[in-house]
Amino acid sequence: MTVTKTAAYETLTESSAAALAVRLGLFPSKSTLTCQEIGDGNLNLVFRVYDKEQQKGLIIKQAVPYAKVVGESWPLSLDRARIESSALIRQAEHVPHLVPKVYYSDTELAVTVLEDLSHLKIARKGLIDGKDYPHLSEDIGEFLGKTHFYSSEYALDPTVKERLVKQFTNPDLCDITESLVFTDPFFDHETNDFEEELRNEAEDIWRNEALKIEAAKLKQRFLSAEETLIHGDLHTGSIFAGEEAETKVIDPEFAFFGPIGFDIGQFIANLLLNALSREENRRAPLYRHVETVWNTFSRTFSEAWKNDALDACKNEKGRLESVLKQTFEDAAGFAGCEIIRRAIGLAHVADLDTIVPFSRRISQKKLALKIGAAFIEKRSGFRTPKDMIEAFRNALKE
Ligand code: SR1
Ligand code: MG
Repeated sequence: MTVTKTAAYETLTESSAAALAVRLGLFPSKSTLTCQEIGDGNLNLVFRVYDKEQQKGLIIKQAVPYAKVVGESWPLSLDRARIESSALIRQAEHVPHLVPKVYYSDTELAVTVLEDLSHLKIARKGLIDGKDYPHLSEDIGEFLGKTHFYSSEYALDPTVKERLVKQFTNPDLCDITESLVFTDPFFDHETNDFEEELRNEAEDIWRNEALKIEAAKLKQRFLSAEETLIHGDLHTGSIFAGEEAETKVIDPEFAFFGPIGFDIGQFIANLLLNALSREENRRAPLYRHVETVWNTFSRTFSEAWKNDALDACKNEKGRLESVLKQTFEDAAGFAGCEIIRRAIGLAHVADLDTIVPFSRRISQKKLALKIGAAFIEKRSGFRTPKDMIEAFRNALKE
């Protein structure tokens, strides 16, 4: 559903965002508030409203009717604000400790008012600064195992699932992923953005018909496997992490019913992109995260399956194993597409873009392209996260 702006829609400013918070009764009218636009993502405005006296803050997130990173030439449905608040509320039913609280949402203004998580740091930034976040992958594994099982066809009555599939139909944002993750980087497309020093490697990808066909198959899985409500954009920039064991998954505006392996693949890809930015002797925590996220996901998903699956074959030997096997294969392939697009596509990651000197940045991006292709091509042979790590390390050696 494309939702364009109505007469009630107006883009918030720092002062109108603060006024909205007061109007909603979230702060007393006499409060002295500060408000700052802090959004550094690709799509939305994000305001932090803070009352110094009460030492209380909150976040007002507003969708704008275009992709902020590109500008008004790329119109985008405001419906993503409804999708995001509905997904957060649904996720909170199963993992309330791993998502921000939603205080208010307004579909016409495309606004969601959220818990202020300013005491935490975006995981991507922390990882780039050398933090290891020992609890990160266990928390994300639990988030994925629970949210993915309890919104899946294995746990839901078919009519409920059908209703949810409709509620979370998200064509504009799925279209972004179809183009920017699965299509454009595999062709000489105008959205691609890379250093001239990567041209030969990019052209190798565009000429590699077998690889392009595998990417097309993965796109088809993304589009047609309505398995569960996925987050849809689970890179390390969509996660807040703390020094203590505290993790919050934010920004599920790309949520829709898609393949279970997609979020796992994107998370693993972004861990490995960070690993590429580090020297080998600092990569072990990232390798551990890759293993832990899969192991925790599959343990949590399996426990939920044992307790609550409605599947007629739930106890037949091999049934759950086949679901997990397909999920792992998909995750590896999706990870490969994500790694490639972050090196030559439109939306980069700071992990690679801040590597110095420039010559190392280029060599690590070339490795990213090799690793991404290996993950896509070899995904059906991967059985465990160790196979992924081995493929990653082999590419570094060759
Ligand atoms: C036009 S949006 C570019 C990227 O930002 C989002 O976070 C998604 O990853 C999307 O692909
Ligand atoms: Mg985002």
